[in-house]
Amino acid sequence: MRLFVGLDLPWTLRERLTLMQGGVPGARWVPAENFHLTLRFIGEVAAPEAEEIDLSLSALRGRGFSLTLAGIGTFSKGGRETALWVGVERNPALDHLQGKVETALQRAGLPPERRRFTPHVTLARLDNSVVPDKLAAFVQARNLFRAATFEVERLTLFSSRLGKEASAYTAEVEYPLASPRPSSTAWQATSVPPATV
Ligand code: 3AM
Repeated sequence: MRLFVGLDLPWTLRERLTLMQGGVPGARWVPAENFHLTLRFIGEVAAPEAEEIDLSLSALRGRGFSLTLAGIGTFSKGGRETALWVGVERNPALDHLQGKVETALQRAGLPPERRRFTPHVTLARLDNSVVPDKLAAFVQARNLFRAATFEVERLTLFSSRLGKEASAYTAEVEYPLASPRPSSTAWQATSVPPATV
């Protein structure tokens, strides 16, 4: 099976991303059910290896955190734009979690990922036929995009089946993250002893 580790997105956010789509001929827009944030692509593995990966991810101790999608950009390869995406506001907790996932996967026997982690949510894959001016106008018009912040409460191990139009992703296993550390004020509020009667 073909696997990757990622974050699921709330439906309100998926709907928001869907509303952004359109106006770039040659773009293959990602359907709402496929939106995700990839933490680590794994690739094709056999069942015993998948089991090792699951065990290792189950042992990962991570904490939940807030995340905000913001900004827009493209990936290119060989001088051609291949993907259009929305970015993520600077997020040390996300980077920390991604590092933990990487360590867990190496413990499970995977070779290290050499590419730098560039957090993003893919909005569209781009064909040769994409019109550069339309793409540039799309990016420019949405440069200030910033979505509502949401809470990341779990990691997901996805499987992906490649299809002609779009891949089909299935959430195979979910790994809950611990509640975020309370902020100092919330901590004070909860640690105040109840008034004695
Ligand atoms: O999260 P996004 O949509 O950017 O492009 C694939 C998708 O990325 C990427 O893994 C995510 C889940 O399928 N992907 C596919 N094949 C890949 C590969 N060989 C890959 N990433 C790295 N290496």
